[in-house]
Amino acid sequence: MAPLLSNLAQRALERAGLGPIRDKVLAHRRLSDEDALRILESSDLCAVGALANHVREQRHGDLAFYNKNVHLNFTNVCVASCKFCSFARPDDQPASQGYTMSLDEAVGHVLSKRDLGITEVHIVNGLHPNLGWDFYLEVPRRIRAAWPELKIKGYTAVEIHFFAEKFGKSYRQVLTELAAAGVDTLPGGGAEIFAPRVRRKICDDKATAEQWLEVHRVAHRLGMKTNATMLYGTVETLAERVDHMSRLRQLQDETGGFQVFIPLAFHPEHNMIGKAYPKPTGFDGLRTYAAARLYLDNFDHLKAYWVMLGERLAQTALSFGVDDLDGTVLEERIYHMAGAQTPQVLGEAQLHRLIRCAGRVPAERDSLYRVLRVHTVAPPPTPRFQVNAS
Ligand code: V47
Repeated sequence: MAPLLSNLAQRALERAGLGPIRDKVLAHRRLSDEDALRILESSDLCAVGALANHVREQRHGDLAFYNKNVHLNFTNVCVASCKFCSFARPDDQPASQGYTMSLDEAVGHVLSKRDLGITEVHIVNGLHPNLGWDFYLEVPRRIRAAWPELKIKGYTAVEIHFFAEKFGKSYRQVLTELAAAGVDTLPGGGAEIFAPRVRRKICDDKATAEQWLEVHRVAHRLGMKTNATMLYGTVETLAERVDHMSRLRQLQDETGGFQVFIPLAFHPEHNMIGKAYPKPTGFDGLRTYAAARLYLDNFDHLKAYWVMLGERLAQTALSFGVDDLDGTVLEERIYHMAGAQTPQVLGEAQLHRLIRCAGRVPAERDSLYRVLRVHTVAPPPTPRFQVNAS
């Protein structure tokens, strides 16, 4: 039985002018775009957070999900020129720090992690001008052949759109061939903010919002589950964040194929707009998570990607609607090139500690959010001194 919202929280919401929103949420009625905007504009973070936490606990109780994953970014060479991106390079020249792994290197990077208990590889790349279609198929194909149990979350909708244009295929063909090669799910990257005004300013030469959404629609119709992101903290207004979530909610009503929503905080270092837009504040982040939890009533999961949010804020977000911290994330590059100070990897024990200290129970999941193991009982502390029995 889900806990009731405390009287104190109920009164705080009333005082913050959010009484009608509270009543809708408690009656399981859908929030409007205006409601979402009011939440995003509210300065009563604790009241908003309590309401989002209520919904989170109704859905997932105390469980906090994570997985054990490795990232593969086999090239950072990219023909697009997204202003927020610190990862992309124009060519493969060492002078520009561009790189492209060979097939053996890309596959070897993943297979070298075999003994680490990993269950997922997350593949995202730049839009390389010269790699052939076979390369993109061969990477998942070889990984699948060598490591059949590993789930492959591969290629963003922006990459799928690029492949379709470059290789003269429909989205359906591209996705069908990738699925046959071993790709299980699509990551949520490349969504940024859907509003055309924002896309014109920060990413005007890659898939449009409609194309991004269409790729996911086609994937869902083919039976693939996918994720959805939102890059917040650049030029967008709060209303444009709501518009972004609204388009996702509509597609989810239509297909039910999204598994998780992942707000991504802008990282300002080493990119073209970092001087104009500092890193979003923690307050903004937590309020955005809370708004997403309350507004996206047809999304099961809400993820705080600790790599970009930082371990501490991601942990705190577990009380603001979030139920998923992503994973151990071996060797992430996109955010670290944008100045993320977080470690390249978080061990399972560290993830457990973050989750337990937030009063939650760690639950390891796979790429499809199937629970692999609930760690109800904390392991006994390692003895500090060895007692010699003799
Ligand atoms: O599409 C790039 C974003 C995304 C920056 O599906 C930036 O489970 C902030 O999509 N500051 C790629 N954001 C990462 C991604 C992702 C991450 C974790 C989990 C999942 C999932 C997907 O990263 C890009 C873009 O939106 N990004 N540069 C930056 N400087």
